Amino acid sequence: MSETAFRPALLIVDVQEDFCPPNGALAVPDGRAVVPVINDLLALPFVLKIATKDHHPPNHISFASNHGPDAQPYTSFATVTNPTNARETYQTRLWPDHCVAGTPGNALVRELAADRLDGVILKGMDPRVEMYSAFRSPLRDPPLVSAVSSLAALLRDRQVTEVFVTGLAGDYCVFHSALDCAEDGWKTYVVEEATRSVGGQEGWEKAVEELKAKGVGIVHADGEEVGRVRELSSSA
Ligand code: VGL
Ligand code: ZN
Repeated sequence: MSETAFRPALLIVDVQEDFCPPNGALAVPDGRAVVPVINDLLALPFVLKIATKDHHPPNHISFASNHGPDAQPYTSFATVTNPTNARETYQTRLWPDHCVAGTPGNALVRELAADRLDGVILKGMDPRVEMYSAFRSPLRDPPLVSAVSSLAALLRDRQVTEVFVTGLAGDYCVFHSALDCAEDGWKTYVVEEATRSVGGQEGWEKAVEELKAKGVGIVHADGEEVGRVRELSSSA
C-alpha cells in the first residue's frame, strides 16, 4: 500500500434505545437526531463500518442502584479499582440502570441502517469497571483483559488510516473512544452533526476543547473530510 493510502472507517458508538428519547433510561437530549445523519454516512464507501453497544450486566458498577439508597444517578460517584492492582483506582459517575444485556433498551435504535454494518462490538460487560471507550477501560497498570475490545486489532487488520467517530454520547463514550483512537495512532475525527451529549451543547463544547487539544478533528457531515470518503470509489 502506498504511504498516501486513504482507508477511512466509520465508528458508530452506542446508538441504542436507552440513550434516546422518548423512552431511554439514560436518554441523551435530542439523541435520536443522530440516526439520519449516521444512515447517510453508512451509505458511503468506508472500508469498515463498526457499531458498538454498551452491554452491561445488572450488577454493573456504574448503576446508582447498585450502591445503596444514598447513591443518586448523574450526581454520585463510585471508585473503580483495578482487580489486579488495588493501588490503581479512578472515580466514575453513576447512572440510571441502562443498556442491560437482553433488555429492549440495549437494542440498537431500530431506524439505524444496521444491515450496512460490518460488525458490532460489545463493551462494558465486566461489572467491576466502567468502560466508556470502545477500545478499553482506563485501567493500564496492568490493563484489564476483560475490558479491552477487539476494535484496535480489527482496524489494524483492515489497514484503516483514519476513523470517523459518531454516536452517543459526545461527552462520554464518543469522547473517550475518539481520544483512545487518536492515542493509538489513527487520524481521528468526530462528525459533529452525528453526535449529541448528555450535557447538551455545554457538555459538547467542553468535550470539543479537549478533543481538539489531543489532536482529534471536529468535522461536518457536509465537510471536506467526509467529502474525501464520498469521492472514494467503492472498488478502491
Ligand atoms: C455512556 C454513560 C454511561 C455513553 C455509556 O455511551 O456515552 N454514557 N454509559
Ligand atoms: Zn454504560
